Amino acid sequence: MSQDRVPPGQKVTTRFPVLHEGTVPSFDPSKWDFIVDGAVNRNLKFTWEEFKSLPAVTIISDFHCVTGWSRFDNRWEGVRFSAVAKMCEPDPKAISVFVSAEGGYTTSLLLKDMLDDDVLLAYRFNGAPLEPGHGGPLRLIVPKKYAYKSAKWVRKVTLMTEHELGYWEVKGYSDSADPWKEERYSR
Ligand SMILES: Nc1nc2c(c(=O)[nH]1)N[C@H]1C(S)=C(S)[C@@H](COP(=O)(O)O)O[C@H]1N2
Ligand SMILES: [Mo]
Repeated sequence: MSQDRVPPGQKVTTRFPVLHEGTVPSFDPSKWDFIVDGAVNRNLKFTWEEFKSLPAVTIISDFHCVTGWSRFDNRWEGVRFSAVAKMCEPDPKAISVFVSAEGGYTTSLLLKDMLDDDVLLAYRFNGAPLEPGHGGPLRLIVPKKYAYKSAKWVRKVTLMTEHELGYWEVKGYSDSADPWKEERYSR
């Protein structure tokens, strides 16, 4: 296994640990929605059916948890965040995206990082619907950041003109969260 794919301080696993705060939320496709709001020209609200009918892509990427495990070659299917951004028409002053998940988990990313081609709102994993434990029905995947940025059970993204910290970032985990620079903690 080529070492240059393993960020500093990480160990590769072929398992897929389930890791989160709180409990796995239940999913009712008739009540679920996904909201895009904040500093945008168009507020968006998708039902599950509407979200599933958006153009989908498949991206194979590696996944790095800040606790030290990395999982290679994960096959995610879903909608590129950049495609959603096109639809909502961000205000030119928008610089950040605040991500809200069911159950209160939050994270945030700079808009420029969210617009990367490999950033996905994913609903399938390795050829099957994304399991509830791994964030089904819908999770964010941001391969270039530690996985606490890859929020499970995403329900809302809010475009922001100022950057606000999320759940782990407030508690002292790195906001930039680059595994290759081993940015685990903010202090
Ligand atoms: N909603 C929510 N998303 C979350 C978390 C969480 O606690 N709640 N934990 C994050 C962390 S720290 C990791 S490592 C990954 C784990 O994803 P997995 O359970 O699919 O392996 O989910 C991330 N997304
Ligand atoms: Mo993690």
